[in-house]
Amino acid sequence: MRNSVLGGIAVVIIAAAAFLFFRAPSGAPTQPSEVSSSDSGAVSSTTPVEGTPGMVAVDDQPAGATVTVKLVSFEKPGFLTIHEQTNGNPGAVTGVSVLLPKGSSTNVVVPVSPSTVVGKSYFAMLHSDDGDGAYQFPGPDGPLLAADGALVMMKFTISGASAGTAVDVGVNAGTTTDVLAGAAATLTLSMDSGNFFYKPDNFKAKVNQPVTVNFINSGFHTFTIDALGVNQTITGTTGSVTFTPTKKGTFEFYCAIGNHKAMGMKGTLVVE
Ligand SMILES: [Cu+2]
Repeated sequence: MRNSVLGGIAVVIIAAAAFLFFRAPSGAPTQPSEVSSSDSGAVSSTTPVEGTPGMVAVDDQPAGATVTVKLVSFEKPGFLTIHEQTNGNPGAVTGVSVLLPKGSSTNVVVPVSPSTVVGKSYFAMLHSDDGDGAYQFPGPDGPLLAADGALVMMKFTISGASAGTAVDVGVNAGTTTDVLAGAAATLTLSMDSGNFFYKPDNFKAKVNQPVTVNFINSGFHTFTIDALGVNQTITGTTGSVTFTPTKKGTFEFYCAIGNHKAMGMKGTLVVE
C-alpha cells in the first residue's frame, strides 16, 4: 500500500517535470518568427534562421508545380518540406524533397501537389531523417528546431511575375535624359556585400524610381529594407535586387542574418 502511494507520487513528479521540460522556453517557440504581419504578398515575412540544425532561404516565386528553394543547409541529412499557410502558420504539406545531404544545397526543386497559387504564401521547412532515407511524418522525421526552439523555416509568397528579371534601361540616374516616356529610368548600382559590410553603405534614389543593386558577394546575407518591403537573400558570388521606393525618406538597409547587422552590415538609402 505504502509503495503504491510513493509510486503514484513519483509518477506525478516525473510527469510535471516532463511537462515543464517540453514546454520551455515560455512563449510560443513553435510559431514562425513573424517580422511583419503584412499580407501584401510581396515580401517574405520571416528571415532565414541561422542555427545549428540547418538553414533555409527561399525567394518569392511564380506559381507552378514545383517550388525552388534557393539555399538549404543541414547539419545532418534531412528533408525539405513545403507547407501551405493556414492562419499565418505552416499547414498541410504539399511537397517533400528527396533526402538532402549534410551541408548546403542550392536551388533545390521540390514538386508540389496541388500546384502553388498566385497570391498565396507557403513555408519551406527543414525536417530530420531517422536514418532510413524515407520521409515519415507524422512519425520519426519531425521538424528541426533551432536553439531557441523555433522551427527552421522560411515563408515565401507566389507572385505572378517572374522574379529577378530586372529591367535595366542602360542609363544612369540623375539627369533629365534618364526619364523615359511613361517610365522612370532604373537606377543601377554595384555594391560589395561581405562579412560584415556593404560598400558603398549609402546611396540615393528618387521616389518611384526602380532601383537595381548588383552585388559582388561573399557569405550568406540579405538586403533588407523593412519600410520598403525589401527582403532579398544574397548567396554565392553575385546577386541582385530590384525594388521601387514608393515614398521619400531615409531608410536603413541591413542584413537580416544572425547578428550581421549588429556587426556592421547596414547602410542608408535616401529617397528624394
Ligand atoms: Cu549578412
